Amino acid sequence: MRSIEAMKIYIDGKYYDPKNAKISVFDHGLLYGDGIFEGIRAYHGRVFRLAEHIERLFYSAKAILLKIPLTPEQVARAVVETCRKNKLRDAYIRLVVTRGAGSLGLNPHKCAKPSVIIIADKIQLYPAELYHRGMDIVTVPTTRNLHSAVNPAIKSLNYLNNILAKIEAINSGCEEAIMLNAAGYVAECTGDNIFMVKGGQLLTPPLSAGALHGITRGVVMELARQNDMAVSEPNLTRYDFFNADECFLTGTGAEIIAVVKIDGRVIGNGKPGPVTEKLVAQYRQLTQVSGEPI
Ligand code: PXG
Repeated sequence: MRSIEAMKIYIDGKYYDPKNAKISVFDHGLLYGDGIFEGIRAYHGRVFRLAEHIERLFYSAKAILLKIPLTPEQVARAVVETCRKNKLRDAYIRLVVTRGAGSLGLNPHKCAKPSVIIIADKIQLYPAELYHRGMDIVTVPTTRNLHSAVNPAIKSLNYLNNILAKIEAINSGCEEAIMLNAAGYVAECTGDNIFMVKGGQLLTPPLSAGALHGITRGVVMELARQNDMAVSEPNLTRYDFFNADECFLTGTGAEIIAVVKIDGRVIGNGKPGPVTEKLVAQYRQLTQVSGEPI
């Protein structure tokens, strides 16, 4: 973390020092995980794919019947302004909307007003060595939530499903884990989408398999199509991934990271592959030249 005094946290239109940035213990975000969030990056003084993050935030809000007390344009401006106030040109931005303070009961109608919180900080990354070597991941027993329960497309404050899977990954000595859906197909990882390369084609599980509509996922699919690669979203099994030529994960935090082993099976030749490396270079380039100016 940066020097704590320098930090300014946005809560409902005002900026606070970290020690004064406080939310009620009656906020249903705390009591029930009733709220939504986004994790956004800024590179070189530009917020990357801000409009897409704001759009996903409003889709999550719609799904949980949460009325964000700002327009999408106002939320976007508050994100940029928070980066500016924190004098950050490269940042990790956590945008949170909670249901707000209510009573000790589930009824969200008892919550007077949702709260909008924006924290901009330096980003903590996986070690550079891991990008160079590639990751070793495992499949974990905790499955993705059913669409008919809390739809996994909602980026809600209730991340216990992912946290349990993350704990299982760490218990197996891995940093990330494959989560299957209830039908046994690969959905995604705990905080990243998953891709495979097979015979020069790019494949990733469909959103209907329980994958988050990842912003990085979308950018990578765009880049691959620009490279004249065929991109498809079929249901994929662990077997498909074991026999892939290449595998990689995508996410705002991780960007693009190669996977070289899954459940003890070596993927391809056990090194980050050429398609992955090309996409990493193109993604890095894009982050340096596009985005909403701070
Ligand atoms: N799946 C899940 C479950 C996620 O939470 C992604 C995929 C990748 O989506 P984006 O839009 O980022 O390409 C996410 C995003 C963190 C952190 O602090 C997690 C995410 C993003 C940023 C930070 O662990 N997850």
